[in-house]
Amino acid sequence: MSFFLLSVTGLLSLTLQAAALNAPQVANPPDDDMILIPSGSFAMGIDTTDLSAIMILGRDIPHINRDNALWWFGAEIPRHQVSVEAFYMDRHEVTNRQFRQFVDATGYKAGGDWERYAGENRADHPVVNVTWHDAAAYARWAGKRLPTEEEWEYAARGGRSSGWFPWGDHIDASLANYRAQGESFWAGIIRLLGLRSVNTKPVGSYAPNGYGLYDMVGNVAEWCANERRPYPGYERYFKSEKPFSPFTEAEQGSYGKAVRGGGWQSSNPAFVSITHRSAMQADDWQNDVGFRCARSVK
Ligand SMILES: [Ca+2]
Repeated sequence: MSFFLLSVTGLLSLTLQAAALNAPQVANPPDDDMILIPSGSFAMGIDTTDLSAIMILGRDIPHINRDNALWWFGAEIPRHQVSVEAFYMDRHEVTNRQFRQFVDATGYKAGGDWERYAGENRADHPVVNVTWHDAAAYARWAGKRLPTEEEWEYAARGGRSSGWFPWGDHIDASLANYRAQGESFWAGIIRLLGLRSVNTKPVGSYAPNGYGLYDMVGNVAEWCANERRPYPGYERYFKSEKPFSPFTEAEQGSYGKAVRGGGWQSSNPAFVSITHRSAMQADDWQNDVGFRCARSVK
């Protein structure tokens, strides 16, 4: 009997220890839709030495070579160490149901045509066709804010120190909603004409990352709080390669707000990598761009 009890106690203790090691770090979340992301520091972005690996990931991009890889992925350069305070992050992308609650409660007049894909059968899909201003207004109403790019990339890692994706280095179409079959020329035309049907999935359809966050890469790309500006030290890398700088046009106008994680329409693994940085003007909206919110601890 005592042996049995000892075994059960020992087993329970081991199980609890294992659970504590594996559990996402949740402590007093403000509501059960948010997860506390612990403070820490991490290596953000990529180095020029990673471009060859990115070109392997992105080998299906038409005419990919080192020069245009700089244009596509140069905004991720250079890798630099970033410290992040603890913060709360939405477990899921904001859904049509949630965005409708906000609009019903406030009478908010959205800049984007969000209702177009927000029918009842899509209540649990992420909201799309929202501008940055729409996303920021929702966040304010919810007592939250948009995450910074630093927070977004740190959270997407889910506690892992490396890897192109939240689960590791290899793309896996069973772990994220993106356009795994690539995009033919005609499919590209259909996309440009806006005729492609929206292929979001209900939020949480795929396994979460190490922090318990769902759909950080894929499903919808996510607005961040800040503009997509060059990372510190960027100029050093691009002095001699200016023609291929992704910021050449932006430098003459606005950089646009950062958009992260890629979405259902991203036709290449390299566009749904953790480090990839897109940008859109704050008044624009697309049917593969939505958002999730963050909240400061203090
Ligand atoms: Ca996403």
